[in-house]
Amino acid sequence: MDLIIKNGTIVTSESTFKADIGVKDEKIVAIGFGLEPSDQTEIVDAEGKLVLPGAIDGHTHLAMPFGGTISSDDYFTGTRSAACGGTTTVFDFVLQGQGELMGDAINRRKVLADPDVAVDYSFHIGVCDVTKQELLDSMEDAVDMGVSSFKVFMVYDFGVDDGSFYQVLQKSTKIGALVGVHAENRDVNNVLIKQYLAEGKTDAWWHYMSKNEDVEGEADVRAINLAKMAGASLYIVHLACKQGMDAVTQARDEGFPIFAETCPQYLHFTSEVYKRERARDFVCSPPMKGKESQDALWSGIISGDISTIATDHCPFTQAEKDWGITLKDGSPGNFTTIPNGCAGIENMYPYILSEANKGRISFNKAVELCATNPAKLFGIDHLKGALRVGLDADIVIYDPNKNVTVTNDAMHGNTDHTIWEGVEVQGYPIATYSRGALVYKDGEFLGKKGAGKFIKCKPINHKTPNL
Ligand code: DUC
Ligand code: ZN
Ligand code: ZN
Repeated sequence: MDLIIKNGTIVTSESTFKADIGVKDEKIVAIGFGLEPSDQTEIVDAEGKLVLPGAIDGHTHLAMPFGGTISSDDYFTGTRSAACGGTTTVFDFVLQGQGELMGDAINRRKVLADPDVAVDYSFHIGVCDVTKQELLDSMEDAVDMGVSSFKVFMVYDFGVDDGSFYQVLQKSTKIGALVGVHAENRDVNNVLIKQYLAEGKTDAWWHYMSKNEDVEGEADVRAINLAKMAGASLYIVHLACKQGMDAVTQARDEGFPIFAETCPQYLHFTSEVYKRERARDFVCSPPMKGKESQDALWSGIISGDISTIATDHCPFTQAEKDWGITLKDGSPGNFTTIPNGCAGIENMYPYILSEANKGRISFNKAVELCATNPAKLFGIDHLKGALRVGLDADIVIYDPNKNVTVTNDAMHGNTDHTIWEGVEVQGYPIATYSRGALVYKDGEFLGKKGAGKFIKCKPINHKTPNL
């Protein structure tokens, strides 16, 4: 064996038990006691620590063009930051260009990612154009290439209309794909933007107001109805409102394969952040909502109606966020000219595990939400998402007694601020292994650029709300 992690408490989504873990050739090869080391075996003592599967961040935007700029974490700095927060796989978004075949879109981004990634990765495709049959049909090529999940935007100028959304859903049922959706009502959003700007309401608070609870909730309900009409499964990404949560719960109670992801920022912050001095730094879509929505999301976690947690990591520098005040050409900006997104890739697992440590949820639930369920939903559970013999040795050692106050300075990404600044977490990952290689220890990144690899997803066929 190459590595034995001894004396730790193993936490899976199902159970918690003391055992040692043996690793050889990037895989977990043994779990139990009395594992036999060879002369070459490295022994790590995890007494008093938890041993967890590496997290899977099912939603990131690395090097993503948005709002006239590009998100500040590339595939190296983003995955470096992930590793240092205990995340060992990221699902990034490939945004399909107009007229671009899905396979071409994947290859275009693989060229960027492959030399840079420090942990393993895969893709979802953000579908922007299915106006021609060959574009729609090329979804099948993507599944053959190992990308079996797609995302449709109901908002933004690059988003699709309901007809295209419906066609993508229909197609997904035939090819073994999962359709995700960014649900916000574009038309109402645009009307509200116009009205607020005409009234001189230009600051970040009005970003929230123009994408308020109803604007998201209506789209959540419509997306669920479209999925039901198409007989398809649906994955609502970054769910942030009570109306949406209620609709997901109801659909799942009726037996429909509807799944929801939420993000740590919606669980910890509310729309109050848009009253802060640099509120523009927290402009993301959907925006953080009111306390009632936050409570509903936590209830959804407890009830099992939220299936996954992911970050929607999409950082921009403060200078880029400042364009919301003054555009690059010196003219005045407003809340619509602020690039959308917040950092979080390094904070997801520490935050959720901290909530577990404080007793709000179990550690098993934290593992289920951040590792096991994303692996099952996106078709990589034959490789990742759990601690089991035969799976990749993506392992996190977690010290429940190490308390950390988050500062951007101590993070390993490429931005100059974070919404998580000053947040205190109880417990912290102290080591991360990516396929058996130590990539992070005690605050320091030890991995390598390009050491991560592309993970092929299996075709996906969720018929019931089984996760
Ligand atoms: N929302 C964001 O906040 N950033 C990137 C894309 C998105 O939908
Ligand atoms: Zn989105
Ligand atoms: Zn996103």
